[in-house]
Amino acid sequence: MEPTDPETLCTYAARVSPPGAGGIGLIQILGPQALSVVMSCLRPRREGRNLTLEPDRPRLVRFMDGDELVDEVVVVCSEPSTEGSSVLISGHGGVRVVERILMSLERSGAVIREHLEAREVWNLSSPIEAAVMDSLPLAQTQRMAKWLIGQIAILFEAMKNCQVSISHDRTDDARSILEKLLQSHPRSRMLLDGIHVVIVGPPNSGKSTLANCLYEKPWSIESAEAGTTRDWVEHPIAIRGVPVSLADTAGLRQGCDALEQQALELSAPVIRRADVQLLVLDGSLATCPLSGHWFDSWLDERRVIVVLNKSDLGIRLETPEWMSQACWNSAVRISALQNHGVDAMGERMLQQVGLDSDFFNAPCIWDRSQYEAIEEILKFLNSHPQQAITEINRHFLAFPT
Ligand SMILES: Nc1nc2c(ncn2[C@@H]2O[C@H](COP(=O)(O)OP(=O)(O)OP(=O)(O)O)[C@@H](O)[C@H]2O)c(=O)[nH]1
Ligand SMILES: [Mg+2]
Repeated sequence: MEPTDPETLCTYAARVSPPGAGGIGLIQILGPQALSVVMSCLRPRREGRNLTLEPDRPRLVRFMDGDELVDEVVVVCSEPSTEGSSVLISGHGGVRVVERILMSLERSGAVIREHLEAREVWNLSSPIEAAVMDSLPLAQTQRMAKWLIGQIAILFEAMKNCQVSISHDRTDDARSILEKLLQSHPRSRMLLDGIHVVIVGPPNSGKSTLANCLYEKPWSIESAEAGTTRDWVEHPIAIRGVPVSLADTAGLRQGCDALEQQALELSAPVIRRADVQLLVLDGSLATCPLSGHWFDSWLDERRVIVVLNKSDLGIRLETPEWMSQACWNSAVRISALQNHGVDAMGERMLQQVGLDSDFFNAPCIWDRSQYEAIEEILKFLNSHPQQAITEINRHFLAFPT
């Protein structure tokens, strides 16, 4: 791009905190006029005081839309460079407040962008670091944020090892590293998007009691009457810091009334798309009221965890004839009412989807473009090893100079 290109002279403003309402809203302004654009919207907190911004010194100021106060914000600017300045505004996170700040900045000359690339905002040293910074707003828990940040070093090292293997003609080692990374992608996505878990089972087995135990809130109605839950209920929770979307559903039974039938039909897609299906049975009963028909047509043995609930009353239930021995042998025993065994059940859920502790310390990829880059590198591996090394640099290790 020529230096006279108007694009290079633009001053941009964009929200850098995640979309939607939040505790704080962060807005970044970058470009040659960043400082003057922001200054034209600010006033000191006390009339008559001077308003100056010094690099890297945060100031609490008033952000104005004309004569109207929009918010009290913290503003910090960077040391100016040849491309201009970078200013970060931290205000309250209401959607409307952030929108009004952006509108005022636009009126003062900034061009509003939907998204700024991490590399434009931060001083980053590698594409891996840029991918981490781009995905950080998607981390729903502190553990997920730490896991992503840890990947800067872990993935970097794996890619360096891959390059060393290629340059020493150990192509198989390099292929193994790259293939493992491709396999990690669906699990990393689960960590960022959340695991979908559904609670299913016959009426009255304690599904809603278990859901409430995990929600830590009485969001689902519990009652001794069979057929209590109708519309399925879904809320986000975290299990050992892993985000989970947990759905409680209506009890599975045949010959129910029209309303219950409709509730069951509405639950079907939620049950079928879940990554984990917790099949909750009342373990204190002598016989299982659920017929094999439900298991065959609604559940998938690879995703099912059998949960024998009401262990506080003693477990009497024996293997239903339609259930495989493997499925029964790995059943977990809990008392949802007394919150016994529920933690261990959570651990089982994570293992079931391959999120054991090894996964958190292993290199992985989480972004579609990383996946495509590795597919491309694999293609070069045998025929053009030098090109594979270059592509690893380009996509993961170093920005072009
Ligand atoms: N003793 C004992 N009772 C439990 C336990 N879990 C649930 N219950 C009781 O079982 C009854 C049914 O519980 P719910 O959680 O409403 O059962 P559900 O499976 O959601 O029932 P539906 O919504 O009708 O399908 C209630 O009286 C609960 O208090 C448990 O672990 N031990
Ligand atoms: Mg219920």
